[in-house]
Order: sequence, then C-alpha cells, then structure tokens
Amino acid sequence: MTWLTVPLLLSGCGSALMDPSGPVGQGLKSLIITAFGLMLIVVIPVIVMTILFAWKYRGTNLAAKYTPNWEHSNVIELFVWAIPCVIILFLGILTWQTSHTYDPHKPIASEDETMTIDAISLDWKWLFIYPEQGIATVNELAIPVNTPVHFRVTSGTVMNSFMIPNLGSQIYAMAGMNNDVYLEGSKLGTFRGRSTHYSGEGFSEMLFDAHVTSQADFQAWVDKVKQSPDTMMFPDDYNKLAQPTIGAPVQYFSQVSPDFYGDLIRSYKSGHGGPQSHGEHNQAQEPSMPMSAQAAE
Ligand SMILES: [Cu+2]
Repeated sequence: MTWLTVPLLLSGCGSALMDPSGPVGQGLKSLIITAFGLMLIVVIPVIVMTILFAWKYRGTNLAAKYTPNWEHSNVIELFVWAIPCVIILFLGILTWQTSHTYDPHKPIASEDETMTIDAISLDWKWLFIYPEQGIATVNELAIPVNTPVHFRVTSGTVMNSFMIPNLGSQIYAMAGMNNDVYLEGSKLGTFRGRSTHYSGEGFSEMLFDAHVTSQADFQAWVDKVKQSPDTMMFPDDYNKLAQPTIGAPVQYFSQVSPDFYGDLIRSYKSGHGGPQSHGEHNQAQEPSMPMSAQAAE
C-alpha cells in the first residue's frame, strides 16, 4: 500500500514541476531528476544489501559463516566513504552551477526584448500592472510566448510568494521592497499561479491564471483590457482594491498611474523620512533596481 501511494503523492504535488513550460522550469526539472538519480546510487544498494544481509545471516541459515569477533574491513570502509563523498562533491558542483544559472534575478538571454510586469500581492488577490501597456488586472496574467518577462514583485500587505510552478522559480513579495524574477513561457497554454507563502484566511483562493499566448492573442487581450471603464490610479483606486476580499474575481483596468509600482513602494518609506532619506543608494529610480543589483554595486 505504501509503495503504491508514494508515486501517487509525488505525481500529485509534482505535476507542474515535472511538466515545465519554460526554460527556467526545464532547468529546475533536470536538476531535480539528476539529483534524485545521484542519491539513488546510495539508496538503492543500501536497500538491496539490507534485505540480502538479513536473509543470508538469518538464524536458520547454518551455511553462513559465523564470525562474532569481526569488526573491520578496509574494503567496506572504502566503499561506504568514497562513493557518498564523490556523489556529494558532484551534487554540490551541480547545484551551485544550476542555482547560479537560474538565479531568479538574472535576466533570461533571448533575442526578444524583455517585457516588464509588476506583480503585487494583496489580501487575497494578485494585482498585475503592465507599465509598458498602461493596463492592470486582478487575478489574471497574460504573457506572449517565448518572450522573457521581468516580474517586479512586491506586496501591499504581509509577506507572500509569487509562483507559477510551470514556469519556474518562486520569489517572495514583501511590502516596501522590490524583488524580481525573470520567467519565460515557451509553450502556449494556461497555467495556474499562486502565492506559496501562507498569508491568512483567504490565502487558499489567492490564485490566478497565467495565459501564455501568441503575440497576436496577447495584443487582443491588451485591447480587451483597455476597454474596461475602470482605472487603477495610485493611491485612490489602489486603496479601494487593497481592502481584504476572498476569492476576488478577475478585474481589468484600462489605465494606471505612470509610476504605480514606484509610488506603492515609496509609500512604505515615508515612515522614516520619505525616499530622500535613502541617500546611500544614490538611485533616483530605486524601485526599478532589483535587490541583487543593489547589493552588487
Ligand atoms: Cu527581501
């Protein structure tokens, strides 16, 4: 029974992870599978030997050699130390390299231009701002296929975590902070996105659909959003939207404030003297700098 349920459980929680739809997701999948295989090099022989030894040295097997004073074997020591050491070394190198290749803050190399989308977590919904298109949506995302997307991620409330499992890396959303993640969809389709960090009552319905569309369909979608009578101006429209709701419907906004994302982040800094007091970075456009880039400077 246990042996049957394990793969079922794995397939249940790993389906999106094991069925990636973008380059980041594919890289993470191959890391998981390679690491899993390497670890099985230790696990499988141990399981086999446990059964074999128990069988061979059972009390009723009078043919087995009885050596009550045996205590050391160089050959066994060599195997039980050398093989795991080599595997750990190899796993370490592989994980180090993959983690840096798929660093969430690292732009995706592509001939196509990277587009920017702001993802803002609220209680309990996602607000997406498209600064280049001048539109905003709640709980619905559309991105053109094979286009790298730079998600700037922040929160209007407590800490959340932005993730579209099919596309790859998750990243934390924190109020007053600018985090970012680069993702790309290489297959057409609709993928489930969510917060992966518990944030209270309405958390379980804090879900959105991410549509990876053709360029033409993306343009049609933008035009559709642009027909909405609603706007998303900071801070008035935002404050209304930010009221906690559970299971919020998809909403479209045909206009957004020019620097909505920057305004939202700066609103958290006013507590200690406004953006000017942040002089050590010397960045007028601070919110557009990812955390990693600030640290690197
Ligand atoms: Cu942070």
